[in-house]
Amino acid sequence: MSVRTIATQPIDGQRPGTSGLRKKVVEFCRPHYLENFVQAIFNTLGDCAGQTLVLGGDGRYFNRPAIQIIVRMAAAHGFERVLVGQGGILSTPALSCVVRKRGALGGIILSASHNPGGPDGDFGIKYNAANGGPAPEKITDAIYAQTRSIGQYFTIDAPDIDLDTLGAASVGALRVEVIDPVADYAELMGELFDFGAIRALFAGGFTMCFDGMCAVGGPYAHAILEGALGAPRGTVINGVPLEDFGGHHPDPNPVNAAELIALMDGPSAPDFGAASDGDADRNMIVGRGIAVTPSDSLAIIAANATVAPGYAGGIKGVARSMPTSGAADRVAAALGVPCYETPTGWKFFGNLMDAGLVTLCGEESYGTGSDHVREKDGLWAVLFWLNLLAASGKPVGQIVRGHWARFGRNYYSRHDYEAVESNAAAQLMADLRAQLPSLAGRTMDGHTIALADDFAYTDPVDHSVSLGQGVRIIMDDGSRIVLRLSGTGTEGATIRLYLEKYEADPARHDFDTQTALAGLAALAERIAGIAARTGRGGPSVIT
Ligand code: VG1
Ligand code: CO
Repeated sequence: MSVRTIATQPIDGQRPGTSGLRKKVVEFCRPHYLENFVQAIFNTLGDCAGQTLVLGGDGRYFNRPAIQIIVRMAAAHGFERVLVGQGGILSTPALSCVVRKRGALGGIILSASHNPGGPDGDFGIKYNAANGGPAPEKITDAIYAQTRSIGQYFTIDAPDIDLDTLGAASVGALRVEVIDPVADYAELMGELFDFGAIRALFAGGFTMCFDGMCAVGGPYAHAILEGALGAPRGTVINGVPLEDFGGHHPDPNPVNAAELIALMDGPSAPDFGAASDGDADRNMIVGRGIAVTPSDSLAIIAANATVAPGYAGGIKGVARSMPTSGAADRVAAALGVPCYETPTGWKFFGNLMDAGLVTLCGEESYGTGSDHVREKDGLWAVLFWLNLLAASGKPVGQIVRGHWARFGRNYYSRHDYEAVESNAAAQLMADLRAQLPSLAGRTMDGHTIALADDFAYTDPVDHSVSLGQGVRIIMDDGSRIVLRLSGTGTEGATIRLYLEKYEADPARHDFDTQTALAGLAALAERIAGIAARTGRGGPSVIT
């Protein structure tokens, strides 16, 4: 096997964001673009002799050619073994599972998650470490530094591997194993949840609609829901992964999964609805006439964790990203376990889980998970809810309302202003940060501001510090306005405005969310001037 050295130059803009490097497909197809980033990962890892790398993606456009490129580069870098999901497919949580189970050095995920795919869509690449989780900032910073100084990358001449046939092949001295992308993951789910009870639920006529959004969740849902759990065929819709997700936006929220929401609101609604995103790490939970907010879902899972066999011994603690509502905090307090508040992005949960400080983690962006892997996990959340529905015999709406009655309701919404001109967005945040010292203590529109800051996080395990993680304006009644810029977009900037208001009184739990939060939204506009500065009449997406 002769290694070929290819001369290259640094390419601007290869800094990993909230969840890896995400760019338009056309950018990734530029000469050396993918290769530079992969070599930057390998340079950061150093000697990989004797090591295993796990490789797979969400099946979007450019997934297959990217895998062939990375396999040849892994051979040149001296890996001993690469495990690839059949068809080039591995959901993000499944890759995390395989890395852990097979003792790999790490994994590479090819996905832009909830961003649209296809030749005009987005592509992405992310490195996960030996714990199965997204590389922490220390590693992503090192990878970025490598992209700034790269002068060459290494590959070998070898034909493409057959991605569709299970089994092993050699690429130079590298052993490539094409593995079943579902098997390890499905086995793990069977250990965590009461499959017998869920099977009995379906056998008793319980109905469900799982929307795979033409993304990578489909094969997992087919195998587990319709296979292992005996749900009727047709339970899973849009279950075949397509390179362009059928033209859909594979983000499981009430806006992008409008069809599912309409079904659940209509006369022929099944008992339960759910959806997952491009790489199957996000989830949306829907009951008849009620979409469960992700923040509530985390809190409800925490409050009921022990119904699932995998959590029967109780939970060690909970973690949520800063913009996520405080609903989980109230459950943690009631259980007497700690609740950690981290910056946005799953990579910040890894240390907490590795150190055994938390069992459950969640984000307002339709992400929930546990320490069974080191990624958020869409189908895991759906299976938890199925286990809870089976154990309680109650419908989703009753469970949610019962939870609010006990803990109070955190009205919550996120307003996104997408593809805003980057400079205008940066200026907005800069001006907002400059205002912070003068805001605390002021009363505006009937709200008294108790705290106004830019969220900073010190990791309790490795003591690394992350600054500038989002502006928080917290009222004296606990209501919050949070603003930050997205780190996953590929067009201009996306401003995210998060609104939260706590209501203890059950007589006041049935307001429309946007109505309940209108006062806070108006105050946010008064302080930050989003509409005024961007010229937008309102948010592009409200979830
Ligand atoms: C968004 C979400 C964040 C999530 C990230 C990756 O990031 O807000 O909570 O962890 O996407 O999710 P941002 O920086 O755009 O707000 V996924 O499903 O892309 O892996
Ligand atoms: Co995702």
